[in-house]
Amino acid sequence: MKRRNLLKIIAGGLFVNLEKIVKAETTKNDTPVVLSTWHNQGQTANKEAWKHLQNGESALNAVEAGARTIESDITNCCVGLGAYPDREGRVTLDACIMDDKGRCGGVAFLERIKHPISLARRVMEDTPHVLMVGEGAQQFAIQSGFPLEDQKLSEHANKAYSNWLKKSKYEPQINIEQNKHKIIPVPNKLENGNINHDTIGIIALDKNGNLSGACTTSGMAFKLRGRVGDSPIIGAGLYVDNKVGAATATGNGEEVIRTSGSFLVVEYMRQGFSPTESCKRACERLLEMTPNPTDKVQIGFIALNKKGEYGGYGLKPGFDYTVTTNTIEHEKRIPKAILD
Ligand code: SD4
Repeated sequence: MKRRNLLKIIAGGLFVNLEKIVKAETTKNDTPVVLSTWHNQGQTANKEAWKHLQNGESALNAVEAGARTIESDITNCCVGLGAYPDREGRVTLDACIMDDKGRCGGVAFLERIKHPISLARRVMEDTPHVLMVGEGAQQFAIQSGFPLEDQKLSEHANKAYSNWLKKSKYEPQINIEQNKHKIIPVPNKLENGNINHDTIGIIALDKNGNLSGACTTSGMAFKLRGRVGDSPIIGAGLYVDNKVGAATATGNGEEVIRTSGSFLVVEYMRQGFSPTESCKRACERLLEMTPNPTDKVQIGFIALNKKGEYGGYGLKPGFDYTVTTNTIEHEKRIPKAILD
């Protein structure tokens, strides 16, 4: 074969490969930027975070403030103390935060504390630890001046829980966890037809070009008591590398933990892939590990790089996120899905 023809074929192949690489969804130099998972709550979180970013505050302050607004919303099914409980009727919260210096903190299986994201920040800033759980995390919260809230379920959560008890015929049994077959599965959809998850993951790039992220949730509704998802786990539900980018996840935490999902997205960005392409590749890896995900499994990733480029990808259709910049006002984005 002539050298020229060979070059054509190589160039053609390269072209096809480059075509396959999904481009970032924004242009550079439109910073600050903030992204949140989902649009229904993401716009509220972004609005709050934006106030801080506009003032020139750090991305860290912005993501914490954004996450707190959703934690305060007592009507939210899936974040904060108003959210749906575990199968014993107790709301247990997971959260983590990571900043531009590689510092991080998380809390898991936390009860009766209104702002797990701020407690996660205290773990990061005031302790030598990264992750605190359960009673010890609650004790640390009280010592740090966080009020201990009532254990009462919100009205909507109480209603949903009572209905779930009836339908699932759930009767607590001793050592039920030891018998896999007796465990009633976590429902795929909530009473109102919404998918059983809605974590808020929020990542931002501030005016100084620094990245931070936060992630907060009540986890899957009617989960086994003691179950912890990906959201408080650095590298799974959230990861930030200030040289490269930030990523966060929503969906079935078990799958995200198994693939170190958010860390993986950031590592793809480190290799030079766009945020969108990095999220897509992480979804593909997930699919490699779970080739036939049941209809219960959905995952969404969002990512933001150091240049302010951003993107997202879902395992299945249905995932959306919110973006805010100087020129984009809390807009909804519907990313592609690999199982479209
Ligand atoms: C979890 N990842 O606990 C969380 C749930 C979630 O959207 O993201 N909901 O597994």
